[in-house]
Amino acid sequence: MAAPEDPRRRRVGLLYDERMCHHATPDGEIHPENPDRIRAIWQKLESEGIPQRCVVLSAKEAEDKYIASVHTPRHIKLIKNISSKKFNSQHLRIASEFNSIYFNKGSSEAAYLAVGSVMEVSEKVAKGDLDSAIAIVRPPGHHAESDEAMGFCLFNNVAIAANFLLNERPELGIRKILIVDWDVHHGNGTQNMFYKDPRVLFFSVHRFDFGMFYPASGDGSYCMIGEGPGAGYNINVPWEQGQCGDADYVAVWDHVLLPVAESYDPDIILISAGFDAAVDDPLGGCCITPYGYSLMLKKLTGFAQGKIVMALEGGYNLKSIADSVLACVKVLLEEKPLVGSIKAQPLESTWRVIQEVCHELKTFWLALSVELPQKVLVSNWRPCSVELNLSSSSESTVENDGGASITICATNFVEIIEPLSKLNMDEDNHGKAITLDHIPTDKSPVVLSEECPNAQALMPDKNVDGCTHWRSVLSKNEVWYGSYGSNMWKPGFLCYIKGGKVEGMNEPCPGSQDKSSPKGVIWKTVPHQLFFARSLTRTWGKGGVAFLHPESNKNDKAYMCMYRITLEQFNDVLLQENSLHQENGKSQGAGATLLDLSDIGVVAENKSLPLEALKAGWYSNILYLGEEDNLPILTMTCSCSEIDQFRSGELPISGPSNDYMNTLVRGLVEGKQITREEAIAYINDAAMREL
Ligand code: X5A
Ligand code: ZN
Repeated sequence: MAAPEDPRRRRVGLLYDERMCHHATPDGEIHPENPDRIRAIWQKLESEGIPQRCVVLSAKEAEDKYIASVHTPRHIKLIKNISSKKFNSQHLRIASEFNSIYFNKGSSEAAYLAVGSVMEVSEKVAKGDLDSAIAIVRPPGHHAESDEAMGFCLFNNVAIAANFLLNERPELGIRKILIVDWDVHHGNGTQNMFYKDPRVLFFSVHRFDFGMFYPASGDGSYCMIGEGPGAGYNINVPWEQGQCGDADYVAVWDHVLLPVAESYDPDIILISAGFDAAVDDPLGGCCITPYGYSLMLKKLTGFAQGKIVMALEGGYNLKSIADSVLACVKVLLEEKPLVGSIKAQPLESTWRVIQEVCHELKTFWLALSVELPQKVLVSNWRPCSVELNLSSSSESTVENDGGASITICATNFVEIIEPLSKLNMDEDNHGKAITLDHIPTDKSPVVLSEECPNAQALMPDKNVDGCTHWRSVLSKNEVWYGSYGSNMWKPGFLCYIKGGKVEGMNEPCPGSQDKSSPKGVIWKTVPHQLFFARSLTRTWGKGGVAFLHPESNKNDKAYMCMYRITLEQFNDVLLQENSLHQENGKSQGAGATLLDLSDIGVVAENKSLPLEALKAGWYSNILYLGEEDNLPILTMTCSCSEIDQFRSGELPISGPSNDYMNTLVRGLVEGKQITREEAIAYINDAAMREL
């Protein structure tokens, strides 16, 4: 019997057609843009069982009249005829007249199929028959100019599809299209086709290398912002060099693309999805990981009601492109949360490029007029861009997977946020005062504690040669730990920091390695359901303990007492919560690290982070509840799958014991949140409500 359709299940179109493999070099010479590219992608998806979960479509050839919306009759005629017999002997000669182009007898059909495929899926997504789609096509399209094939591209697939929606399908209501071109090369063809057209916002991020990188013209410069009514609707982010990776792209997304997309409010997003900026690509020299691509895509799903069409462009490492496409399809299928981490800081040149782009475009897009340096500093509490890939043993070794260059050390931090490298920090006064040192100054001393309480996160540990021991890193970062159970009672919570036990506890706690008191305490309410589950704990004896439903719901309200502590302390609280509560006694060795800085970026991104190392524990799921003073608010609760188990009775639900209840009431009353009566009613209500 078929399972009932999950209404949240996405309908994702997946288009692949073997006929597009017939386009190949005429004499079988090796070429990076070869049929194995799309075969490798398709095989990967098949081996992962992806097609069964998608709406699989095959290609249709595009009609000339649609292609004519961007290409000249002469160009259409040429591509139509390249594969006919009379042209056969001339393939090589014709191709040699173009820039980076080859033809064989399958080329013409493949070119028509590639266009038709992108049109087909775009129409279906625009209509709503599909939520999103990906077309695994070749030849690619974004270099193709109106009268010229170039850069392995014959017809401009994405541009034709965009024009088709705008001009031929007005009834579908697509009036504004955002084209995101993340191929490592500049999408010169697409840019030119919509240069004066505000209905298409063309955004391309690419290697530029000051005009030296293919297609090596000035077209990819950030100065190219569009013309006439299209002014402001062309955005180029030109990298100065290779080596760009996840952190650089995410920075551009956060500081340029997303603010603009928010304001532009497109009706659909077409992605010129080349994967030649992927790690290990032989042409690109950049290092986006599959996780990076999935983040970039995920960040776009919030726009255009999720109407996203991805069309393959470049990408020449078979494994990299297959893995990257797979990661993207999984995002479209919404199977996640995303799991991964960003392993570097943006390059120093990345901030410069972002600044140039914003400066160029800020009169068109208000959101780009925000002064960057401060934005960068403030947003840098997100250690997702601070590589300290600490493994879950307490080692300080730093892994560099992919070999793409990143050594995560002091020097990196310093060169990234240059102004900070000139600042000296008062180490005994974490983040309180940072003063200029030895700089002849007309400026007043800079105090960063308000604006950037996490400035210390950017400071390397001087003691350890380059790389930092995890405790010392975590100890320099603060978070708000939000408690909603017995930890709302401060003396109870302090046992997790200082060690020992208080009234009502059966067993003493070891405390955190760092026994210093919380730096602040504040209360808040959060839109999550409080409930009581499990039936016995070592600490509290018989009875259920508090959990927060991991999903938020605006109709719920739970009190939360937040303690400002270091990440190291949060880590140790997490350990104690999880091992002391386990009946099976399988406790984590004291002193283990469960978190690294990049996890905080991930949890901020996804709102929750199930920790594999704790999956046997009761509080294995970290929730991100927003920010306070630029610090993340984190709490811990059960996983979503445990919610189902509580509901089904597979795991026990039971109300709090008197001792436990008293502790919560004391927390709420002594924290001056509500009266004793109200507190009792609040707990009873939480204990009675259905999950
Ligand atoms: C689609 C694409 C690259 C052309 C490079 C020519 N083209 N050297 O990635
Ligand atoms: Zn490319």
